[in-house]
Amino acid sequence: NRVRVLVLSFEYGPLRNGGLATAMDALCGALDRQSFEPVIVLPRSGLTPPWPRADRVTGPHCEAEVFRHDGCEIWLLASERLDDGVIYPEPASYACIKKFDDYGERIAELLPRLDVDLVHLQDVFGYKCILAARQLGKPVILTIHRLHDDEPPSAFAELCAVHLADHVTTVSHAYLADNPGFFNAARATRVIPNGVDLAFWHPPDGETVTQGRPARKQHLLDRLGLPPRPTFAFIGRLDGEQKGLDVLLDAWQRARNEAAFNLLVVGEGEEPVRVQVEAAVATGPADRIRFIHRHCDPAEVRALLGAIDVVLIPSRYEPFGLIQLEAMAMGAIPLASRTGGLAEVMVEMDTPSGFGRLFPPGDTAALAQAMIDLARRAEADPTALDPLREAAAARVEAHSAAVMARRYEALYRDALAEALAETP
Ligand code: NHF
Repeated sequence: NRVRVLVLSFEYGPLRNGGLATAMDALCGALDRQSFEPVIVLPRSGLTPPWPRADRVTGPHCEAEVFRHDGCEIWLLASERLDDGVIYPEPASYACIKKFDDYGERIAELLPRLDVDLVHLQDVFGYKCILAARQLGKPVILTIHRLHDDEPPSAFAELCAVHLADHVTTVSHAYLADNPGFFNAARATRVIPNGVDLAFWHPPDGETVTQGRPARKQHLLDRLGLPPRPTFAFIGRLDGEQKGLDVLLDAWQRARNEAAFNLLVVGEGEEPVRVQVEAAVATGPADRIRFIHRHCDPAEVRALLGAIDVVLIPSRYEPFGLIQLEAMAMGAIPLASRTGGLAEVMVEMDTPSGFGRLFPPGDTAALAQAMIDLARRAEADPTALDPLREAAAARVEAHSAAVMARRYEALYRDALAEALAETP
């Protein structure tokens, strides 16, 4: 009999705020269907579902629509709060905790209908959610992708969740080590690093990370009206506290007159960060910097990463940093902060089979120097970075979604065996 895994998350597929959706898609896609069947329950959050509908389930206080996609059962829950049109009302706020609690109440109501064998929560906090999961009497696993534990309402909710789960996992050893007090509250903690779906993250058929790249780059630069120069990009959420865009823009100021290269900033998010990026674009030079101010879907990110030379990841902290794996798969050289999962995945370019470079988080001068070095190398010889691209693409095989899924499956088996041993 297949194990039905109840996956609780606010993000999956088109319900996407950041890396969590990518991690969810990768995990649910890669679980071995012979043994495991993912049952994903999501708040509707205004989504128009793209999947074929299989069923509709009505509880005393809620409506759920059930869909089938990619071997998964997907339940969408609607209520005033759960179908509010945004994924997280205001991250780390009471509004968000209330949404978690509403979600928990609906799940408690639907549990008998869900018919699952274990529960895997993904950054889902709020005591009602965890209590609903525990009420099932089945193992409860909580995976932490990112904490908001310095902000009061979520700090409390996150501690409750960690305390009540049977197993807690997180996405890098560094993130675990950086939050000792928090993870010590957990009964058992494992690190399971993220992986990427290599069936999706690869260059177009017949091309490789190097072959076909000049044409892909040319196409991108023509579209943006930029000259053929080494091209660097930041791609991600404009998050002032975490993503270090201020560091990047300062580094750009220092580096832009020392070497000729293009800079793209791609993404959307917080207003003050948007204003900073717009100011940098206004200062120019106009033929060197572009702001693509929108959220790109994974296929667009893939196309960008397959065309640019270097991806910039200046995060102040990063539990994992999936963009680095995506960049490696597509042959973009990562220049990343030495933090969290970014540092665990990186192999420095001046060591054997190295492919990228780390700099201390927040260190504008170090980032600027690394940008200048790489831009000069690529300008002198456009194929100079090719061996690094090949090394990155070879290395990412060790970080596939399949590798990640096998680790979660091992945890599921252990948790089920433990629960069985504890049954009187
Ligand atoms: O990659 C998925 C993602 C991580 O570092 C990322 C983050 C949120 O902040 O695990 O979750």
